[in-house]
Amino acid sequence: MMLKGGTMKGSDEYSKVVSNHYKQLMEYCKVTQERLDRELPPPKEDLHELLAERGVSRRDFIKWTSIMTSALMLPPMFRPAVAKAAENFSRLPIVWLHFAECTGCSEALLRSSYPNVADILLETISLEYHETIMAAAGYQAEQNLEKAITDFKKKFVCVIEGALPRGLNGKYLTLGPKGKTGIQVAKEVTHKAAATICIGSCSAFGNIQAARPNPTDSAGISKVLGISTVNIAGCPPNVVNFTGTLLHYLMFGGMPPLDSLGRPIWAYGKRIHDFCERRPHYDAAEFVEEWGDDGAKKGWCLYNVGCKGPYTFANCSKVRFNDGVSWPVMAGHGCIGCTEPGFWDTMAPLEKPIHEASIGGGERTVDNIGLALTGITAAGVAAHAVASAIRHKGKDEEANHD
Ligand code: FSX
Ligand code: SF4
Ligand code: F3S
Repeated sequence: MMLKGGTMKGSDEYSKVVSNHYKQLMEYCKVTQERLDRELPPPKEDLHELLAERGVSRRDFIKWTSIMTSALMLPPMFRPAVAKAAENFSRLPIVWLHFAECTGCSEALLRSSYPNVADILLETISLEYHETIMAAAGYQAEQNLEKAITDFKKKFVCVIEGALPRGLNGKYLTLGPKGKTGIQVAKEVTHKAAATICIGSCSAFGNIQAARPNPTDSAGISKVLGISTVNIAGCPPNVVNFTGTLLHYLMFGGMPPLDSLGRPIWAYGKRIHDFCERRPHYDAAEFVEEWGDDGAKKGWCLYNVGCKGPYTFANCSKVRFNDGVSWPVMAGHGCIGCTEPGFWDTMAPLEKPIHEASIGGGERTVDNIGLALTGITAAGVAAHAVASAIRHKGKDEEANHD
């Protein structure tokens, strides 16, 4: 009886503490959103008009805000605040830099074959500077960058794709008509940014550029510049993790809590293995032993053909890709650990279990495994990103003519 009474009382008190905590957080969110409403530049897009134009209903939008609220690990009372943050998405100035990488991150974020809320939201993003999709080149591009970081000093978010080569005094990567090194550009821009988000494992941790033998001595932004960055790891990263982080910024005026590797905990706090749909087969010791065998046809666990899900922290198994359609393990290949630092070296060979691999003769354990990402690549410029850039450009020109 004592236990029952004590437990109930404890649980009531716990509920009260939690409820007060969320009320305070909600109040903080309200004040922050009012401040941002005053401080941010005027909107470039009306999200609701754009959603209607693309045939996305109000109901779909509400459903999406509920999904994002729960992905951000917030209770349903925050749904209207998520909606408000989405409406303000086009007001947050972004300067997007590219260094040593494949541009797959931009591709993953900006390309879509059908409209959904996240894709349409990304169309509204206010890209003050983005080398892949902007029309300007050479001196004009450099002037655009200079103008953006001056006009929006300490107000813009710097998004970086790609690692920085340090070899030859940074000269493995030079940019623009003055031949500045990537390191110089990164220093100049991040210094004036309100925050820096590294999108993809290249800018976060160096990734393929930094894989052994790393001839250009590449590394991630935080390591090269000695600054704190928010690391949206993955090769490429999940669009949900990028949009969710910006929504958080537009709700609370700062970046979300991060793990020791700079990754938002809401997105990278759990292992792939913990939410994998093949997990019951792992627990039952039902493993695919060879590509195309009976186990593969039955959807068994991919551990023996190299799945690194047990060592990889990310939400792929929960949120999946392409609007929740699929993810690597669902498609039939094991996770290669693309959200973990150094995965090309530490998780290799990618199609063998970790205990079969050896580095320097020793066996691998969770402790000496790094971090990484998958090789989902694509080429070309995202059609709707271009459409969006053109629309922004058109609007800017209209505004200039006013
Ligand atoms: Fe790296 Fe992104 Fe992989 Fe590629 O730009 S995270 S190589 S998908 O494109 O940086
Ligand atoms: Fe874990 Fe990979 Fe097996 Fe899924 S397929 S249960 S992530 S080892
Ligand atoms: Fe996700 Fe990368 Fe693994 S996309 S499933 S962490 S390989």
